[in-house]
Amino acid sequence: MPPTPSGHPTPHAVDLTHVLAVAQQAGDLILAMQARGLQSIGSKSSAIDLVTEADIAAEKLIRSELARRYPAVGFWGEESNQPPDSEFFWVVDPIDGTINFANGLAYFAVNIALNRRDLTLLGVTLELPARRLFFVQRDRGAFRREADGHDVALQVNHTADLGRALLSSGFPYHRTEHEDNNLAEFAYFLARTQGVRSMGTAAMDLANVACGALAAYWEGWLQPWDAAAGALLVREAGGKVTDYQGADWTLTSRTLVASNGQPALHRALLDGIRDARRTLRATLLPTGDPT
Ligand code: LIP
Repeated sequence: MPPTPSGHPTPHAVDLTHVLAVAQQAGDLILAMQARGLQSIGSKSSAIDLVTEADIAAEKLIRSELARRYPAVGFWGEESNQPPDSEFFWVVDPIDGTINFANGLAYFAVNIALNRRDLTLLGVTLELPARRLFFVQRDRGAFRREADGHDVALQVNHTADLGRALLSSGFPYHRTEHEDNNLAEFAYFLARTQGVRSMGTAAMDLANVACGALAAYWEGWLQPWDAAAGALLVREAGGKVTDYQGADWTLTSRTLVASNGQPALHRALLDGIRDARRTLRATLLPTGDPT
C-alpha cells in the first residue's frame, strides 16, 4: 500500500508482508555468509562487542530494501547508528546475538521495528537459523508464523509466583570492566526461581516471553534495536514492559523488565533487582526505588 501523501507511512499503510520478506532476505544472506565462512570478526565498544561482515552486509540490505519502498522513513541501525531526525524511522539490529552467530551457536535473530517517535508501530523478529518469524503490529496482536504458513497468536504465560518462574537475562559488554554488570541480579534470581537462562539474544528472550516460554526477562544497557520489536511483541501478547523503576519502557530507557504482566511477578522482579543492586559498591545505572 502506498505511504500517505506526506511520504510517511501511516501505521497501517506499511505492508507487513514486505517487511517480513525483507527480514527473510536478510536471513538468507546471513546464513549464506556464515556457510561460506566469516572472513572478518571485529569489535566495537569492547573486545567482546563483536561485529562481522554479515552484520554490515545484512544491515545494508535491509536499509536499501526499506528505503526503496519508504524513502521518507528514517533508519536507525546498530552498525550505522545514526539516530534519526524523522518522525517515522526503522530501528534495526541486523544480527541480534552476534557472539552466538560468530561462534556458530545456532541462536540469533534479525530484528526490525518501525517507530513513530517513541512509539513502536510494527515489529519483526526472524529467529535464525530456524527461520521462524515473529511479528506484531500495534493494537493488532502478536504472532508466530509456523512452517506450514499459518499464524499462531502469541500469549504470555500466567505464572505469578517467582519460585515457579523461568526467567532469562543477559550481560552488558562492559561486564569484564565493572562490577555493575548484572551478576548480582542474576545470582539473586538464580536462588529464587525455577531457573535463569542467558541465551545471548534479547530479541529472542522477548519473543520467548511473548509466546509464554519464559515468565519474564530483564536486562540493563540494551540498545533500542535489541528490544524495540520484542517489547511490542510482549505488550501485544498481554505482557508488561517497564524499566527497573517500573516506568513504561521506551526506546531511550537504559533498563528493561519484560514479564507476563502478572502484577505479583512483575513487582517481584522490580523488588529483586532493587535488593540485588543494593549490594553493589559502585553502580552505573540509576538505583531509584521502583515506583
Ligand atoms: C546482544 C543482546 C543481548 C545482550 C548482549 C548484546 P547484539 O545484542 O541481544 O541480550 O546480553 O550484550 O547486547 O550485540 O548481539 O546485537
